[in-house]
Amino acid sequence: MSQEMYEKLAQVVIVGEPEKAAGLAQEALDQGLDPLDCINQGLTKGIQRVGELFASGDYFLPDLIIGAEAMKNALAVLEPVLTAGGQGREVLGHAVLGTVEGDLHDIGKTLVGTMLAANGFRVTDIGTDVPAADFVEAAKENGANLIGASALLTTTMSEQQKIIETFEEAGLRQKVRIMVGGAPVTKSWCDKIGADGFAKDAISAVALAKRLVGAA
Ligand code: B1M
Repeated sequence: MSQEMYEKLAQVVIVGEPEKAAGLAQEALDQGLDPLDCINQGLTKGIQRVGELFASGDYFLPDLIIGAEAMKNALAVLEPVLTAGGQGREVLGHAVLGTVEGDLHDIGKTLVGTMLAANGFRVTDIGTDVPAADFVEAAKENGANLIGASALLTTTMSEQQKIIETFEEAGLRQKVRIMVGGAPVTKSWCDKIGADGFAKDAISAVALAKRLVGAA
């Protein structure tokens, strides 16, 4: 039963049916399914398949856009249910989260933010295509102790290094922990640029964030 629903959620993204996605996500919740399972076992598998079809030349940019729209419509229903779990909890830390300059991918970054919020972090999401200097400004304005930089393109990963350098130049590197993530990001890249940690998905991002702020 649940497997069938996960498959439907994946298909709504692969086939590209944004108008059906929210209703289907609500149906999944009404069936009592865990929203995180719906994301990980349904929607994410769907968007990964879309990425594969794009890479193989079977799908084109409009297919990528419409698949992402379907995923976002379903997430708009599922994410508030996840975040609700974090309300009223002790605040573990304040995270500033963004996608690096030149990069418009926001689904994974937003999911990481949702999971952090659901697990006791205050999250300031500064959006996509964010210049390094804006991460520093947002950290200052919000008194953040954790910075999260997401990059989905091999061509934008270097911006994560620039963010670290910009914090160093501002004399704030010791005041914040910096975590990096995104599909092309690896542990060795994280070590190379001197980030404090790397997470491969939203669940491990929560464990990492807790460790970095000394809450685990
Ligand atoms: Co684009 N795209 N895209 N895209 N896109 C990829 C990344 C790509 C791998 C597709 C492919 O070719 N197979 C490829 C990159 C190749 C490369 O760099 N080597 C690619 C390309 C080429 C492009 C364009 C250049 C295409 C073009 O214009 N010709 C263009 C670039 C635009 C730009 O950014 N300047 C482009 C555009 C787009 C859309 C706008 C159409 C759309 C994004 C819509 C949106 O985000 N609002 C899109 C999409 C949807 C994808 C794929 C298919 C899916 C990305 C996604 O949302 N995944 C992607 C293929 C893929 O990744 N398999 C692809 C689901 C999401 C839940 O996973 O984002 O990986 P992810 O996040 C995960 C983890 O990575 C991790 O946790 C998340 C949750 O588990 N994580 C973190 C992420 N950030 C983290 C931060 C952390 C910790 C963990 O700490 C701070």
